[in-house]
Amino acid sequence: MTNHLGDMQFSKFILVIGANPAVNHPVGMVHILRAKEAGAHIVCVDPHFSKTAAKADEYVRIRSGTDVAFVYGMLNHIYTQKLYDEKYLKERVYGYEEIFKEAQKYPLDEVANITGIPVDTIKRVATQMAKAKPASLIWNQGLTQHTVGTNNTRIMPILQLMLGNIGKNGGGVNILRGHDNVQGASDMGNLSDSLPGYYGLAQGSWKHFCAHWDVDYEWMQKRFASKEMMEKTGYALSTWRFGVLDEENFANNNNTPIKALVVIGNGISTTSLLDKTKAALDKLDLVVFIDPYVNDVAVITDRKDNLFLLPAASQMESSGSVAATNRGYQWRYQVMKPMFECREDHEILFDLAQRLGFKEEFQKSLYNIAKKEGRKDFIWPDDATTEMAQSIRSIGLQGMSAKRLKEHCDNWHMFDKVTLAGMGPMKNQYYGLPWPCWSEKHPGTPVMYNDSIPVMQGGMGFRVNWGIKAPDGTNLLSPRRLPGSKITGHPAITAENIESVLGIKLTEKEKTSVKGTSFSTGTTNILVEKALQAGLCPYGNGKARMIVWDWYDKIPIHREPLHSYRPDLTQKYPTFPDKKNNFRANLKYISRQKEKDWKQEYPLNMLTGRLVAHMGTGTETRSAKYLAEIYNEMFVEIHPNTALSLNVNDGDDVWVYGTSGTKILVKAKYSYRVDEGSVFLPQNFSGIYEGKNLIDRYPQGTKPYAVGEAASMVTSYGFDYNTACPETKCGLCRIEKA
Ligand SMILES: Nc1nc2c(c(=O)[nH]1)N[C@H]1C(S)=C(S)[C@@H](COP(=O)(O)OP(=O)(O)OC[C@H]3O[C@@H](n4cnc5c(=O)[nH]c(N)nc54)[C@H](O)[C@@H]3O)O[C@H]1N2
Ligand SMILES: Nc1nc2c(c(=O)[nH]1)N[C@H]1C(S)=C(S)[C@@H](COP(=O)(O)OP(=O)(O)OC[C@H]3O[C@@H](n4cnc5c(=O)[nH]c(N)nc54)[C@H](O)[C@@H]3O)O[C@H]1N2
Ligand SMILES: [Mo]
Repeated sequence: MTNHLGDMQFSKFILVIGANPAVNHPVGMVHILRAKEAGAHIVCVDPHFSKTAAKADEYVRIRSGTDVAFVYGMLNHIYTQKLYDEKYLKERVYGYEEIFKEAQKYPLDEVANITGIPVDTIKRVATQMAKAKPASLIWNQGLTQHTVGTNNTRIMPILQLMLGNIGKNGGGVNILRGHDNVQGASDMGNLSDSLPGYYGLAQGSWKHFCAHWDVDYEWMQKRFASKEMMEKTGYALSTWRFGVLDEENFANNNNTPIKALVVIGNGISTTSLLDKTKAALDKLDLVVFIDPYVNDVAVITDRKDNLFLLPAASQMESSGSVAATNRGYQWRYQVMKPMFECREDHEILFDLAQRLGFKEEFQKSLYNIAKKEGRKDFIWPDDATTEMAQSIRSIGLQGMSAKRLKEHCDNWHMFDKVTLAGMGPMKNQYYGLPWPCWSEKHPGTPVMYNDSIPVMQGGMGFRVNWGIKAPDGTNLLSPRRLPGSKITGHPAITAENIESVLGIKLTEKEKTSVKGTSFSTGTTNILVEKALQAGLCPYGNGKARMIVWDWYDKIPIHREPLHSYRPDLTQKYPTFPDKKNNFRANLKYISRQKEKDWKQEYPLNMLTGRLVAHMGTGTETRSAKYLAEIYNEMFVEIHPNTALSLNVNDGDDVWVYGTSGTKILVKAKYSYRVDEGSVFLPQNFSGIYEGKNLIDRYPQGTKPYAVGEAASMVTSYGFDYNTACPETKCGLCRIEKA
């Protein structure tokens, strides 16, 4: 998220595309409604008439999986009408000419054919958005859970750059994150392709963290089968099943099948191909769930042995920093001590590290921090916060500390709820120190990429992350200067270039302490402090790039979903080639799309999304009596005309068949929120498996108040080409009366 929730109150136009904040971010929605009251025009683009759509000024129904084509339609119009921000593009963006060229391949009647959106609507939305200054853009899972998820999430910032809306109050791309602290989870590196702080997995990154953790790099390397495996992207939540079940895949994992699974804080029943998850769980040697509740899939598996449920403490019983959707961190105090035998997650992990033989290394940096402050024992979670702030310099967490975050929490009333600006004792700080927060004196960055304010007020250009020249020789540095600095575009600050870029001399002592490091590595903050003194952003001042020259799709293009509702378009807009070793799995794309005429057998487009009363799997909320009461049964929304053609009445039991040959038994719910070709399934149920109620498998006293079939049982095969995120937002299905 480049901006923040309150900032949307400065927007004149808000495009909500692939998100339903009225249901999923009700607090965020308040800011959107306030913006509307102040005169902002709200447009919601969604294949499902959502509760957000109901509050918008205009609802635009789109065929799911066609957002790239829709935006190219808008860009086509923006280009021909010269509605783009030319000065902004010239100064701050690389590759926009290519995008305009591509947009010519999407004439508006073609876009209308692909998306189902009338030409006039495309023109109107494009014109309104381009003329509103500033306009904000919001998306979430409606865009990411597609084979083209990455293309979707690239085309949206491209649109905002074309309109000059990035780096402005009331503008930006505002991705509303999912779980409480999901931003923190990704900042901390709960990703199989990166160490914490998005450092990646290369040797230099490992060495950086080994230095911070005070462990030998060689020791660390010995934890892995080889250096190659140490630097190799791991399995993803969506691909690990193939590593258990599919021999062809073992080669991607050093010729070893996965033998054990530890699940900590994840539902996993919500990942598509639930039948594969079950089969994999049944086959593993060992399965462990660390969870305050009985994890949903613990009752789905048929295994009888070596299945362990370790009771984790809930968030009320633990404390620490959590990151919000706007990159701001908050301190959470413990409300009560853990009840009964449950324990906080970190304690369980410390014990696990002990049994695995590396507890000393695991905790070493915490003891080092305690020692520096003259203490014998470390303090949890304060010292862990210090460790994280000191090591994660890539995104600028070093200005953060447990002390500062606690002060923010204790002085909540001292921050403006709209701008996040502090007052009184909190003056010159933004609530939660949204990253980057480069030093203890830095206020945090509520709006990213704003190069019209000084760096010490949260100013910055675009990050220089891909060299200072594009392969075609174009200079990628910005011609603009941050106020208060003497220098225009410059590379990221390193020990090697700091003297020439800043025009300063380091002392010999300083030189020794920063040798071989950059703004994001090493253990001192000298390079960063010097850059800040010179008024510069440590990560450089460059141009945004619209071309990713080393990716398969160098610029985003429309590709039909794997299981397309418009098979007639798959010839012209085919999906990707099959991809081997994608998060260690050999994933099918074109071979699956071409496997058969899917639509003949499965004629309906399947949409999935959320219910306001339930969260994720619903494990927690279906165990809450009153929430379970609100939605106590799994259903499928179906258009009455479609239902009648299938002889299905409102409230009938129906079987929904998925393209993997799986099925679920649910109630039909007549609805005009879907069009005649689509059905909608909520994703928040579990506990019934292909018609079989599993409630008796729950240990005594843990039965949820509501169970239902999981949508992930019938969502189609398909994964984002770059991230392996399952394609749950479009797929095909067939419905029959039960
Ligand atoms: N009450 C509640 N709140 C939640 C959650 C919950 O389970 N319950 N989950 C949390 C989590 S983990 C997350 S990630 C967020 C998710 O937040 P959202 O992304 O807002 O959630 P969804 O309802 O899955 O999908 C949003 C919308 O995308 C639409 N959509 C589907 N396909 C397409 C498409 O191809 N194009 C477009 N333009 N739109 C499409 C859907 O119809 C839906 O209205 O919510 C969080 N908040
Ligand atoms: N069809 C379809 N499928 C989807 C989606 C969709 O839109 N459509 N959305 C996808 C998305 S974005 C998401 S995020 C997933 C849902 O995400 P999931 O992770 O599958 O769902 P949750 O129910 O939130 O699961 C979290 C688990 O963590 C446990 N837990 C809660 N607090 C703690 C704690 O402090 N410690 C520990 N150890 N455990 C804790 C909960 O009891 C629960 O079992 O669904 C995905 N699947
Ligand atoms: Mo999520």
